[in-house]
Amino acid sequence: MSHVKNQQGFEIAKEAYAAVGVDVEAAILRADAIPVSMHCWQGDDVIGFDGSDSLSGGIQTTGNYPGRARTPEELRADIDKAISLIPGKTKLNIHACYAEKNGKAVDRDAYTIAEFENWLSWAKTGKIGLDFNPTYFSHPMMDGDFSLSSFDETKRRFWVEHGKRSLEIAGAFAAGTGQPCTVNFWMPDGYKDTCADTVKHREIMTRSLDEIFSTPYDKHAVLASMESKLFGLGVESHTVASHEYSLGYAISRKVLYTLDAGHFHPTEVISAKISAVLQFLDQILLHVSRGVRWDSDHVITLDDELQRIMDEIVWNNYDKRVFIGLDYFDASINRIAAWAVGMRNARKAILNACLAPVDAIRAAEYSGDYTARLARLEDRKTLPFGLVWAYYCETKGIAPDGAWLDEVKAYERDVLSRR
Ligand code: RNT
Ligand code: ZN
Repeated sequence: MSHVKNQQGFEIAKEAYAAVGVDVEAAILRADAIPVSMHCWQGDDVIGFDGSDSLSGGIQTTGNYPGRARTPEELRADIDKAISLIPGKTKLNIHACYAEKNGKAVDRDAYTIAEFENWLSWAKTGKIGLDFNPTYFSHPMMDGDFSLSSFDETKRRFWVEHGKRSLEIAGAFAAGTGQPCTVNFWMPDGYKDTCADTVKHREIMTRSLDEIFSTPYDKHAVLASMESKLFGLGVESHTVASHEYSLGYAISRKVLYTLDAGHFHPTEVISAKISAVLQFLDQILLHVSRGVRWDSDHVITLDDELQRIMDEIVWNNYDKRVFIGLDYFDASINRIAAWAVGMRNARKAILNACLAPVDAIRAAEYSGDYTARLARLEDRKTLPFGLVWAYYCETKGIAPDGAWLDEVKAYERDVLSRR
């Protein structure tokens, strides 16, 4: 005798999906196991705990919604709340600026796992994997917007050391959690206005990165990745680690490449790039984001592009080759809801991708029947996905759509509004 409230709906959905050749139970199992890394920085507007109170590097949060996490304890409590509303295999993505120095005079060039022990023990308790990022912004050793490609040798060396420490910390995360740890290298380096020498900074950047990656590290456990970008605020005219630069570096040095959904010209989509770069790279990392007119890092919605990204991963069996991380920061709404909406949307799109009758759609394509391909792609959109999602949430003990927000509101009343 089943006590699942959504059982009846689920049975109806199972039939509808079986009619198009899809095994719903297998789809749920697969979708549940694909890791999605939640970015810790949505919780405090990318400020961190290692001394800065504002954001630099050409990225920006806007909004002043009350309740921002001000301490590591508050941030972890908020993350716990968010994770309780998110089904599926979740990891946590941490930036180096979330170090806990505990009064010690230690800077980013000398961080060790000691500054991240609390994060690691939190992860171990929850059996959650961790990802990591060196923080090349919001710091007095930045040379304007330059870090690894700075002409100032003292500053450049400081940031090289920071990169090395980041690989070491990621190694400790991987060992401690038993899960691989991606390390995303994003450097804002570049010029606001037209520059006369586009070469020198790139040569210095290459030298710095090569120095960092000459550090011995376990390449199976620590997955270093290069994130490219078109431009940043105040860095509009020249970006050192541009797309061609970062992809070229990744391919030639055998590290991963990060595709951020907000980092391209607004008419370009990263879903179209995944299978292209995977012809030449073993693995890539995604920063799933939503740019509105620019790299505005809005909360991801369940839109066509999110679905296409997950379709690409699932339909091409890239489950183990594409690491999915979210990257957005909205300070104008409840930050826990921002996490929950985005993470639930990522999982919904993954589940929906697993539920698609891809074999039939592709069969139409392979046989040249583009009419049937279009028809099947469109018919797929009205399959009873919502019934499967409701069943999935319920059986995982996660609040369904329509109920999770009440939990956020209660937390806002009891916790956030007292900050
Ligand atoms: C910036 C990059 C980068 C950051 C985070 C905080 O444009 O997307 O990934 O958003 O590292
Ligand atoms: Zn990013």
